[in-house]
Amino acid sequence: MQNYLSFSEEVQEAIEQQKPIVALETTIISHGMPYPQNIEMAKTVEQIIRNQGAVPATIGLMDGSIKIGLSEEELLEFATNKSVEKVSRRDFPYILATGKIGATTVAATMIAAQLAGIKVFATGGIGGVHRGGELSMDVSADLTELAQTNVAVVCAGAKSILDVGRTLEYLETEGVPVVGYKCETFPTFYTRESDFNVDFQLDSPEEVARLLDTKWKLNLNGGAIIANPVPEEAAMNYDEMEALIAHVIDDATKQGIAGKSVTPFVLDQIKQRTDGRSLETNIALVKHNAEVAGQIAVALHSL
Ligand code: PSU
Ligand code: MN
Repeated sequence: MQNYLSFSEEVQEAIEQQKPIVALETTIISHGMPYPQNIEMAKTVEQIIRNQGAVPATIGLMDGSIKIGLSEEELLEFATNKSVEKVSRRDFPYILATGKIGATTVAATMIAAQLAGIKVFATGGIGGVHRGGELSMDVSADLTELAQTNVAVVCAGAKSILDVGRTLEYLETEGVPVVGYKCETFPTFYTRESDFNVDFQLDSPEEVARLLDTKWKLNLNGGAIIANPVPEEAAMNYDEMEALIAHVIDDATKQGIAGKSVTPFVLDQIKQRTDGRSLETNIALVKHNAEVAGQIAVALHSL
């Protein structure tokens, strides 16, 4: 297994010196945001994690290796190369075995992080049960990964392009704690609140670290969601987003978009139809998640 892992110098050093590490995904770079905002975001987020006293490890698949930590050149490749594949658990062995370049989703990043011994991961939003998922069975593999892989995912909740209620039901069934970080309701990415309560509210990195440590010491395998709402000043209007999302999903259905293309299509349409405002919100919330994830990694490390 170790033969597949390839660590950057910075991450290798962090492991040797036993420093806290935060994993980052590449799908958000390759398929979640346009160039050049994607590369700027990727670099800024790494720096934010360093500023908290942790070390960033951006993860991607390349040349038959699971790269844990990417050089600037590699980051740029993920940000610009149009043939980068989107990799979830299903795609992982194919992309590695063929030596193709693959950007990791939440699920695939969790798999790689666990192999590398990394416990905390910062991203934007998780995948979930899609609207109409009770018929289409479009349920993100992120949810089944959260059920089995011991990595905490700091995110701004789930987009309301998803069926948020069913997403939370699924997570409950699979035993995944949904923690609200300083919030009572489950945030829906662009907006801070929703009609659904989180399972538990925790208000400091230390409290989150204690929950994670307890869960894993008890061998209660699986991840946890640390839901961190988008900063107030970057949040979007709930009603506006709901109307827009309904429209875009309708278009996706009419155009026959299915499978793993749905999420990137919807993200791109929302960006275009908000004149890029949604992109600014997206960047702001990822930065905020990186900050909180860095603090949680540091707290977990000192337990
Ligand atoms: N949600 C976002 N931005 C993203 C994604 C989700 O707001 O970039 C990406 C993440 O990598 C997530 C993946 O893991 O989409 C989920 O895709 P799917 O629904 O096909 O499982
Ligand atoms: Mn899907």
